[in-house]
Amino acid sequence: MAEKRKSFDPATCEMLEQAKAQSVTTVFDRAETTAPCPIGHAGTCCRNCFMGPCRLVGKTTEGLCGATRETVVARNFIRWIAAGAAAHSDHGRDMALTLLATAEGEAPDYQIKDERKLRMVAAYLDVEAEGRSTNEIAIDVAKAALAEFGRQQGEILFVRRAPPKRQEVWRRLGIAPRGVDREIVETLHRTHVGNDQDAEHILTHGLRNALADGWGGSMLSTDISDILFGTPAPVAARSNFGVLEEDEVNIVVHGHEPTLSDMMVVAANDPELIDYAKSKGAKGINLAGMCCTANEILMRHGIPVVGNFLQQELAIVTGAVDAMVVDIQCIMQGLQKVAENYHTKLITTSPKAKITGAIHVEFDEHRALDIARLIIRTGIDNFPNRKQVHIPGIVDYLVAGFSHEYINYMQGGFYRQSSRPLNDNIMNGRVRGAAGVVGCCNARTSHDEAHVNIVKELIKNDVLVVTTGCDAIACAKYGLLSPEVMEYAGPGLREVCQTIGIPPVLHMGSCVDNSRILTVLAQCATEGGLGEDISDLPAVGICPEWMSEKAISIGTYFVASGCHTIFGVGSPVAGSEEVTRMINEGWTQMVGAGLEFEPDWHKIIDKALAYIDTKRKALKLEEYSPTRYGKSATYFPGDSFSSEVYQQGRYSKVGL
Ligand code: SF4
Ligand code: MSK
Repeated sequence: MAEKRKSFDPATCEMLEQAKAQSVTTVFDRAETTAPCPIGHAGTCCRNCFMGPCRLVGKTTEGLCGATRETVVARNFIRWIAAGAAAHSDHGRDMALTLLATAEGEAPDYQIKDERKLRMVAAYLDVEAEGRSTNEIAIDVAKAALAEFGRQQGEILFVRRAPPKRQEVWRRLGIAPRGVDREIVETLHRTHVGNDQDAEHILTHGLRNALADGWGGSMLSTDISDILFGTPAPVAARSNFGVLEEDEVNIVVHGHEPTLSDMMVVAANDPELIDYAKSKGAKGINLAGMCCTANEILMRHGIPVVGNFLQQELAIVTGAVDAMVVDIQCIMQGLQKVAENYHTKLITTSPKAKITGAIHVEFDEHRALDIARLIIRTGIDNFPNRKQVHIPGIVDYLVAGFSHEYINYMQGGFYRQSSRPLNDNIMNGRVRGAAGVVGCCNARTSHDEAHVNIVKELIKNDVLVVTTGCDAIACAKYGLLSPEVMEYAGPGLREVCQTIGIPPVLHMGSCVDNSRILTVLAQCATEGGLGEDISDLPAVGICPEWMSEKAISIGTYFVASGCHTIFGVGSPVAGSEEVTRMINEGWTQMVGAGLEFEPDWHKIIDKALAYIDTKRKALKLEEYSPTRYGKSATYFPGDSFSSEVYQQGRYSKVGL
């Protein structure tokens, strides 16, 4: 029972018991033995020079250099933005380099899978497409994308994808971003000792840096991934530990980039390798995903998802993972130590990410399929070394693959696609509003609990939810991405979703794909009837269980784009009331949306619904009525989504 408080997910709880029985330590145990540093947690520890670190607590209100709490908290905050933006954008740069190598014939295992998208992106990047071959266009698109990362002056070309009113806001405030590399460098420069020391001024650059991520590095990454690997369309799949197979070679891909994992899908279906697996006593090869690499190959191929961030070590504890193959981001160093207790081979593949003790097979897009085959063969060779296996019999079913292109397509077909039906139904109150619920899991809170309850309550209250990253995986594990979830949705939302043919919770991809949400918001704002800017929309961003620097960058670019955003867990700026005010009320005045931190997920729901209703009122829309189209839920505290009740209900599917 004690384990249940650590996670809302019964399968995770089962694996925690298993880890305990085998004396294996995981992040859940370390969360109990290692308390967060209260000074760093509140953002008031400065270590930007070696006169410090200066810990601004109690009566200490200034660092040695005289830096105030406001300055230190603001500097720390925008350094998080810079690191998050760097992670997304470096990922995006690799996608552009892969596209270039593909188009130049140097990466023969890849192809351009979505030529229509290539032409669309070419138009945004001012690349001439008329009368040119696909490869000629792709070479210029890749080069233009690479130039956008390093753009030194002016503004990135994708700024023009935002609603015109939003572009005006950015230009008026001087935060229309230049290239993401430049904005990141400037953040690091500004926050060096003895440089920018006005908290508001520091934070304003944070907005610009985050915009360079959302509308620059991340959006380019998503676009180029779609060009190379295909733009997602709905696909059915399975999730949770039960997707691991007792009698097959299980290979789990984990991290973020689709380049290697997409090739692993090809290699895992190679008849020669399947025969090789059989020769070792396995029935076949089972490729499955973890975290956002999972989301990438789930969205495009329906590859099953083992779990989200906090489940990575526990996947190895099943004893059934023959190889875990990791690329970049959100990969715990603790994996290797856990793997040493089992037969699992941990294989790092990125030139940017090695883990001491793990096998390193460096990925090179020029020989992609050969490397994928080699890795799969390593997993197969390891299959006979398995010892005791314990796989929880818990699987849930889901539908993923909702790119913004597909959402548009569902609302009018090939020739009449738009967001008109959605806008109309928000206007008439069938749909109360929309929420982007995204982001990580955090071992300081009960795993998945906030994700699942927030999403469920929002749809009960007729709010359409789009989701990405680890929130999407949490939703998948509780059936919230399955067609049956319609029974939880309020009647207005249900009616609209059934008519359009979409579920009320739409999985839009990995964390870099939050840029797809920006596109949806921009379309709703320009379609008509819901104002003229993203900040007019009855829409909120929510990041219930955040932990990564990327999450902070994402939240800040949502806000800078006009979408009010609420984070759970706790506040990294709690050490300064002034900075807390600046990023919420202050940014609301500047950019029409604020960023707030609210650890209580019940209150996040209240705040999100209240915000949506305020925006409806400002637009002079019909007042939302929960009984107008049937009987929608009105949220009241205590009506939480209980994992025990859920287990008795949906989880009765186990074994099907
Ligand atoms: Fe201390 Fe100032 Fe150095 Fe920060 S920059 S560590 S506040 S002296
Ligand atoms: S994997 S950044 S824990 S969403 Fe994208 Fe999950 Fe957050 Fe990593």
